[in-house]
Amino acid sequence: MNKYVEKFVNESAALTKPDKIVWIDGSKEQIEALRKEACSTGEMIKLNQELLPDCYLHRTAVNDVARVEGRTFICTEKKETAGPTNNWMQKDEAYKMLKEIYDGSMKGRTMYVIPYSMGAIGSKFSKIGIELTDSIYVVLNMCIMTRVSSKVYDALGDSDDFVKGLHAKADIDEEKRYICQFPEDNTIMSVNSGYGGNVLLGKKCFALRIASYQGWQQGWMAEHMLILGLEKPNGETKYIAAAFPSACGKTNLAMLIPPKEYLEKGYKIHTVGDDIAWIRVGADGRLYAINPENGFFGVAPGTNEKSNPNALASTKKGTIFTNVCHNLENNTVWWEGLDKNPPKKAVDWKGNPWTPDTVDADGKPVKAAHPNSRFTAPAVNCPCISSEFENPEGVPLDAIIFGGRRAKTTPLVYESKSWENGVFIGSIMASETTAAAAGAVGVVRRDPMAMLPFCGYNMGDYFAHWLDMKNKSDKLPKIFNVNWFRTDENGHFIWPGFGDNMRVLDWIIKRCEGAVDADETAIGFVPKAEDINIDGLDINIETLKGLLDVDKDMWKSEAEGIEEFYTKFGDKLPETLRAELESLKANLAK
Ligand code: GTP
Ligand code: SPV
Ligand code: MN
Repeated sequence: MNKYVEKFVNESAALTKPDKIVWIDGSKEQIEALRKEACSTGEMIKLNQELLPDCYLHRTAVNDVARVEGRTFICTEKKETAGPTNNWMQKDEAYKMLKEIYDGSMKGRTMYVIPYSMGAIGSKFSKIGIELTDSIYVVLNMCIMTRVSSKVYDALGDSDDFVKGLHAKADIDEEKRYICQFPEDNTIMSVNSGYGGNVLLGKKCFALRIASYQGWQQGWMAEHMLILGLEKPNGETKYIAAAFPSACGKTNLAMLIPPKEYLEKGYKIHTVGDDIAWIRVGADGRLYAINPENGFFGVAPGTNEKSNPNALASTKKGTIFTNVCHNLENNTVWWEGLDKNPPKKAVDWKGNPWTPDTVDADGKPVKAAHPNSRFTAPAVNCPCISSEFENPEGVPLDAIIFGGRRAKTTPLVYESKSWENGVFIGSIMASETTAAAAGAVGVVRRDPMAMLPFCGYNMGDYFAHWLDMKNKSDKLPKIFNVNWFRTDENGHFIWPGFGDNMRVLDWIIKRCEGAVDADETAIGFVPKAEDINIDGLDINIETLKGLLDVDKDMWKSEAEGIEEFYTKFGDKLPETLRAELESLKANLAK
């Protein structure tokens, strides 16, 4: 056994005092035994094995249903390292405080040791983690979301280069819930939660917060991005990475099915990843991206046969559902937006009996599934998974897209004028908050590069790191911004979205190839309306022009908001971005 792993396990066990320690190897037999055990205690429910083989349902505590940004900390020696957008704790103080909470927290419980690889085991781009947890739910999810195997120890050898993750459910006490990242120590400590992103430590905690810090130190990037391949009728595939905030459409875009006429011409979409991209400069100077994950932790509500058939197909076997509705008619699952046939007899996400007529004390309909209910599905289940999914070298990026949920202001799509301008566009992203994090929903906030909750260091340095890629690569992808979420006066989405987003990707690829012209506006290049293919849509060219409109007055107040946001960073704000803002203001004044 690797002596650093041994030391980590021993020290953690001495602190948390579990009754026993189980070493996870990711084998079928072990997984099956854990499923059985979890079902025997009620931690999981075995679903209809004919309709949903190897699928299970889990409900988390009612107070523990999303990421908790207010209780997520970057713990470093100095506050400046964490920067103005992160919660910070001095790392020695954090260790001290946490040790008291962890002390004896696993008494009467089992500690599981999970060896996992982010990225294909043994690839030079991959990174290793060891997660210790007292939750079978976490073990089984990690076995889907990451590569869990004892082969990880072979890849690690006698090195100490792994991320230490310690998770304890403790009492699921909100007041003592902490999600702490120690980027300087490759360490994560998560306590008093049992929900997804808080506890599947390979995901946001490692692959974004710790990895973004590593990338900064080592010259690569860890981003909250999907990766897709767009295959053209001539067989050529272009790769696109896109950063949208949580619950703003990454999984949907990554798996989209093109509209009929595109399919008939031979266009195809291949999914490489739906949430996280690790990006490096390749030998040829281009940016290459891998998806470090092995599964999808996707939003269930709204996923259906029409919106995202590929995601739905991915959930038909070997999937764990969290906080969806239990359909008692046939022992399957249901959620709002799955179909128009809600079960007559069901149990809601809180574990209460539910029917379509169930109302709360105020007479309002009760939701069957939590808005942030999720499926954990193996990537291999996805009908459109890319042949490059396991490619340890990654895929070369032709375009990077930023985007958010904006009812107004941001046009359907626009293109940056340069790499610097593209980084500026990423840095000023704003989006309405969603149920993916605890707190108010629908409030517009700045979320640079969709990394506000995930950047493991000072965001001013992060901006500088993005700009610095220009010094590392002379073949950088073009940067675009999209917004699927503009609404009309009745609050309805104007753009059909989902599969029809292919029409926007089509324009983006054509721009990369220099095949279409565009109009230069104050904010960047906007399509000429006739260059977005709307054949077969209910939308006419006038509506499309509205979607592409850049309203100078709205952008003037946007610029004020950006200015205010930028002041947070003080002298950490790169001069280049300040100059970009000045040039935006000058363009708007013209
Ligand atoms: P995380 O897993 O939290 O990072 O979310 P995500 O970015 O992968 O978002 P996802 O694709 O799961 O979509 C979240 C919600 O947005 C779902 O309810 C979707 O139905 C909805 N959505 C996705 N794409 C579109 C779109 O093009 N138009 C509209 N109107 N809604 C969309
Ligand atoms: C997100 O919130 O961006 C997610 C879900 O992908 S979680 O893993 O909970 O962070
Ligand atoms: Mn996400």
